[in-house]
Amino acid sequence: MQQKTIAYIGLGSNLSDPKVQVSNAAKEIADITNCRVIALSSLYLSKPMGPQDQDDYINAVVSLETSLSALDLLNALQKIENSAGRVRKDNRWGARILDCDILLYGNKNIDNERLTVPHYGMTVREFVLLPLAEIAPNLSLPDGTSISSLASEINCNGIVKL
Ligand code: ROI
Repeated sequence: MQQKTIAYIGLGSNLSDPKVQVSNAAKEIADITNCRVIALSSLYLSKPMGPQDQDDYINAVVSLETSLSALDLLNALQKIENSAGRVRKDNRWGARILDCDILLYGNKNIDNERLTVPHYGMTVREFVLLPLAEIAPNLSLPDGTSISSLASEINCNGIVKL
């Protein structure tokens, strides 16, 4: 049997009916071959990180168990982003239809040209830490840092749990 890994995926959208985008993405993740969704957080309404002349975001986190490698999981998530109509251009801090980011992949540290895990920004983003702590209150980063303690210390920036 293939080894199973628990992974956490951050979802975000602020274009084209963001609640629908995030809910559909969660359903599509449940349909990825060799993935079983464990939990989906509540949806959260968050202020944009980055330029403020864009709409608020809807964010959520999904946990899943998978026998896919991290790169195969990334490929499957990028297909979901692309089928939502996401255009890959140089807008790192701009509005987006759908982001599906691998936050954590088991206890692994991954650093290659396509993927950095743990996700580089997750420890300073309330829209990642709060939904993650909701579904995995006892989770830690590979270095042992507790997600719940990061979540309890972060500036919430007016985030609303829907
Ligand atoms: N801001 C919020 N609130 N939520 C996001 O998902 C998000 N994603 C992004 C940037 C542009 C950094 N800002 C965001 O990629």
